[in-house]
Amino acid sequence: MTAPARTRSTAELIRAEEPVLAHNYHPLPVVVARAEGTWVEDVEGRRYLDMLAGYSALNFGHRNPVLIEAAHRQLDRLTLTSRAFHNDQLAEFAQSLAELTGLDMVLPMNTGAEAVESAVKVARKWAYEVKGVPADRATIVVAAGNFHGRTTTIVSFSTDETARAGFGPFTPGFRIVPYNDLAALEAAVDETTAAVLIEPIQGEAGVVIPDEGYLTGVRELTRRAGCLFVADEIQSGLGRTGRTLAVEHEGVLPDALLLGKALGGGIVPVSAVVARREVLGVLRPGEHGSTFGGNPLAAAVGSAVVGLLKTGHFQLRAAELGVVLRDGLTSLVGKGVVGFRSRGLWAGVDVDPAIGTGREISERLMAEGILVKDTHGSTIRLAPPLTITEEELRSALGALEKVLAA
Ligand code: IF1
Repeated sequence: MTAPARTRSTAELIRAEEPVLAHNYHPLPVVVARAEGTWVEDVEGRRYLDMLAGYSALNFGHRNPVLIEAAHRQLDRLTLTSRAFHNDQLAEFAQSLAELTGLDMVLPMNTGAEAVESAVKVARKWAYEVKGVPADRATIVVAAGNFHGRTTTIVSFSTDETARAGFGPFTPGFRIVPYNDLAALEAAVDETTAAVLIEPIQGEAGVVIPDEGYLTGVRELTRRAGCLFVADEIQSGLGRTGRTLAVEHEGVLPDALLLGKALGGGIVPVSAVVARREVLGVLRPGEHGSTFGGNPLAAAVGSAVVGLLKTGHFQLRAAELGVVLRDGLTSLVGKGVVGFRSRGLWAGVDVDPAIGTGREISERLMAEGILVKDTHGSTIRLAPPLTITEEELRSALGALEKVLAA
């Protein structure tokens, strides 16, 4: 007889997972039981500052009261109809999201990977029906170092062997060019190209920020070539970089935007393809969909998220505290930090490998009450909720300084 879950210890709960839970992760040895705002609490009552925020799915903090209220209100009315029927939440969600992004139409899905997969299908259909690419000849150009999700088609164009090995055969029709290289991109785009699909800032690659002008170049190049510019803002979007969308830093509007993570407020999976009418207009009934895409609970939470973003408050916070983050990391260069990249409240920090791997640094930070996640090698990412206070941010930077000096 096992003890009821509520009284189990960290060790017991981790041990209980082992024989029954697929081992596709190597989590830090912390078992979270509750959370609020920027803080999480483990089963033993220890509190940690969450500097990962669900990889930018918790931009508005854990259990943001406005979003939780919207979810509760909808839970008490209607949670799912399937798209066989209309529901009274979806029009407002689609309208408000289109208005927020400056594009025309919305395809509501659930996970980020689904939004990416949907964009691949729609871009190909657009290439055949609008651009006139011969059937089954469409190509999509992506960047090396990309991370767009874990489905078979998406890992088909990954350059990360760990994400690909053992999952073939792969989906054809993708060309890979170096990120932040307009000449290479120009050379890869031809009359078969349906789209260029890139992250405005590469997240998993370690918060890799392209040169000023790159996004503008992609926009101009795709317009000249008559193909689509699809920006994956699933991680970079929705306030994280100090703007609603990362592409705004160059004043660029893609033909299609992919959104996810924080769009569901850290409560329900909500993702979307938001695009020009000419692009999403290629879809006709029965050609695409999903059981939960556009469900009333997701739409109600998504609308509340858009409402929070329309205030501009979170974007301003990320921009203002982003200066504190950047200055704090700058002061650590040469003291264990060998380099970093940051925009708004998002940073990839390269730690001196002699001090430890990203995982080891993450474990030492955990002992200091700070939760982060390493990306590759000795790079850790910092992406706190945008609700973090300056004091909390400074304490996280202090803990990093202490761990690096130890
Ligand atoms: C995990 C990484 C980050 C994304 C971009 C699409 C997706 C993601 C730019 C797919 C998802 C998540 C996946 C998550 C960890 C996290 C991640 F480490 F895996 F690579 F953030 F960098 N486009 N990123 O970042 O969205 O299907 O996951 O909803 O544990 O795999 P999803």
